[in-house]
This record gives sequence, C-alpha cells and structure tokens, in this order.
Amino acid sequence: MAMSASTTPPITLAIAGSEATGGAGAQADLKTFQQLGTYGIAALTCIVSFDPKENWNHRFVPVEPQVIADQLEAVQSCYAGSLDTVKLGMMGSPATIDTVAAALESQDWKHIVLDPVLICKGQEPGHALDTDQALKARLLPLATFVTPNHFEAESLAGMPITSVEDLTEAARRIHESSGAAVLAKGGVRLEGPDAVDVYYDGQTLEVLRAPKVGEVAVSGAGCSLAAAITAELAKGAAPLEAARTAKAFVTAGIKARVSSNAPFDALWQGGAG
Ligand code: PXL
Repeated sequence: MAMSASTTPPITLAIAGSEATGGAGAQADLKTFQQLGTYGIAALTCIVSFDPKENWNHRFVPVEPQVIADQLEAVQSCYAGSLDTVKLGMMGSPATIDTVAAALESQDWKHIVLDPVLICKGQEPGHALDTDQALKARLLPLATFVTPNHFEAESLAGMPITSVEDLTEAARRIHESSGAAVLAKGGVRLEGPDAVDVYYDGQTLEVLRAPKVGEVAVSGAGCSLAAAITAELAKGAAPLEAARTAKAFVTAGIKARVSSNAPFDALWQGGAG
C-alpha cells in the first residue's frame, strides 16, 4: 500500500460524461473538486463534442458498459474504505445507468449526489425517454441528494413549473419519491430578478435566492453546483449548508465566466478566488 500523506483530502468521485470544451461534465466536476479541496476522480460515461457546423448540437458517444464497469472497478478497488461520496452526472443511456447502478450497489456510500441530466441536445427524444425512466427506476432510489434543473424537476415531479410555489411543490414531490434532499433549481427559467432554488429534505424547506447574472444560462452551472455540493458533503457539511456554499460558488463562477464562441459562456470555478 502507498504511504499516506500527512493531510489526506476527502475523495470525491464523479461518474459523468466528458464535454471537451471544459464547460460542463467531468471537466467541470474535477475543477470544482480541486477548487474546494477534495481529491477529485472521474469515471467517464460518454463523450460529448459540440458541433460548430451544426448549430453547436451535441455529438454524443456512449462509453461501452464494460469500459464503465472497468473504470469503476479500478476506482472502487483503489479507494476501498475511503471512497464514500459520489456525484452522478450525465449517464445518457439505460445501459450506462444499469452498469452504474450495479457498481453503486456493490458498496456502502455516505453521499450519492444525483444531477439528473435528462436530455442533451442532439440525442433522440425517444432515447431520452428511456434514459429518463431508467434514471427514475435505478438511480433516484439510491440518491441521497438530487439537483434537478427546471426541466428535470418538471419531469421528475410530473408537473409544470412556472412559479416559486410550483418549484417548492416539485421539490416536495421529488423528496417524497426519492427520500433524498432536493435542490430544485429555477435558474434563469423562472421570471423575476433572482435565480431561485428550493431546498427540501423532508424537514427543512428553504428558498435560496441570488440576483440573476444576465438572463442566459451558463455552461457548467448545473454540473459545478452538484459537484460543489458533493465536495462540501465530503468535507462534512450538512446538506443545507452544502447547498448554500455551492450556490455562492456557482454565482461567483458565473460572474467570472469564460467567454466562448458557443452560444453559452462557461462557468469559471476559480471565480470565488
Ligand atoms: O450540463 C449538462 C451536461 C452534463 N454532462 C455533459 C454535458 C452536459 C451539457 O452539455 O455535455 C457531458
């Protein structure tokens, strides 16, 4: 066994897709983990490449289920006994979800943070529906913390969301069906001057607000938010505290965004200094 260092950071695993331009996906997760002081590792589920010739659509290539299983076997063997916190990002297919669920079920976890990424531009809608169902059936029951965006919250709660009251009801419903702490994100989708998120864990309900930074979504905000929650939980924060810290981290990262020729700028994880 390797010698242990004098200060051992908590280990945080992302099971997520690659998004080559660095705005979203595993790249955003790893940068967030590093910035918040955890030892970030990542197992890739798929590779997304924007297509500048086709309206920046997402070209999506799944990683073979066996290769995902191999990566998780390596990670879980290396860090058996010290790995208890994981973030789930884009899965992209039912086969990936089955593989990931089986690996998760092979050990105990303290924190499973699920960013329920449902659709990616360029994927077949029918395919996304299958993924949606597999996610609800296999991963949602394992999650301890879920971070749906506006669209995902509508899908998971089975209701339209046009107000903070709706978002609150959706957070309650998603908690009831999963048992997880929920941070339902209104982002720029709800009208009004603030980006509003609703936290609900079965006992505490809190509406988190920050003034919107423009009206256009920034790439990597959802990934970085869930990764920041994951890092904070791994360091011992309570779920609501983790949500508050993550929201401040993302707000600072949006303010300091990196401009891009794609329709979305990218969040900068170093924005809070
Ligand atoms: O933001 C959702 C997301 C997650 N993961 C990957 C992505 C995207 C969106 O582009 O490409 C890999």
